[in-house]
Amino acid sequence: MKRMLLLLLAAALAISCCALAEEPDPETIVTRITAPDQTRAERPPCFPDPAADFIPLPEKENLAEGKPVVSGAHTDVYVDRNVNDGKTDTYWESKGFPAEITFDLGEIRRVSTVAVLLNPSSIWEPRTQEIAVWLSSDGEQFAEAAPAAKYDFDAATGNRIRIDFEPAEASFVRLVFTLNTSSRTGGAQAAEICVYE
Ligand SMILES: [Ca+2]
Repeated sequence: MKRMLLLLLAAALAISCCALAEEPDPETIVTRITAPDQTRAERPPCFPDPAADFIPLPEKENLAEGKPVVSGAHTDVYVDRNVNDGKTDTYWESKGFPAEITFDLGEIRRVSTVAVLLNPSSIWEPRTQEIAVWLSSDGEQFAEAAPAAKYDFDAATGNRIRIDFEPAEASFVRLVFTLNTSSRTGGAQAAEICVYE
C-alpha cells in the first residue's frame, strides 16, 4: 500500500512538472504598446487652462525687446535692462515715484499698444500700478499717448496689462509710473515692458 501511494505521488509530481513546462512563454502573451513621443504638455479636459483667462497680447513683434532703455533710478539689483530682456523672471524696480522708463526703438515706428508684465507666479500678490505712456520722435519732446490710469495686475489674468492708444509714429516710448499698491516695494515694478505696432 505504501509503495502504491509513493507511485501515485510520483505520478502526480510528474504531471505537475509537465503542466509547468507547458506554461506559455510570457513573451508570447505580453502585448507591447509603443507610446507616441510626448512633444507638448497635455491637460485633461476636466482641468481648465488658467492661461485662458490671461489678458491677450498682440501676436506681433515686440519692438522694445533688447533695445536701449533707461530709467531715472532703479532699486538694488533690479536694473533697467531687466525690463526688456525677454524674461518674466527678471524685473526692473524703480527707486520711488514718479518713475520714468524710456525705450529707444532705434527708428520711427508706428505704435499703438504697450504691455506691462510682472512675473506670472501667484507669489506676486495682486496690485495696482498707475501708468501713463508718452511718445517722442527725437527723445526730447514727448507727447502723451495714454493718460495716467490705474491698471490691476493679478496672477489670475497673467499678471499683465495692456494699454491701447491711438496709433502714432514714435522712436522713443516712455512710461511714467506714479503708483504701485504692493506693500513690498516703494517703486514701480515691471518684469517686461513690450511695445507693439
Ligand atoms: Ca525681464
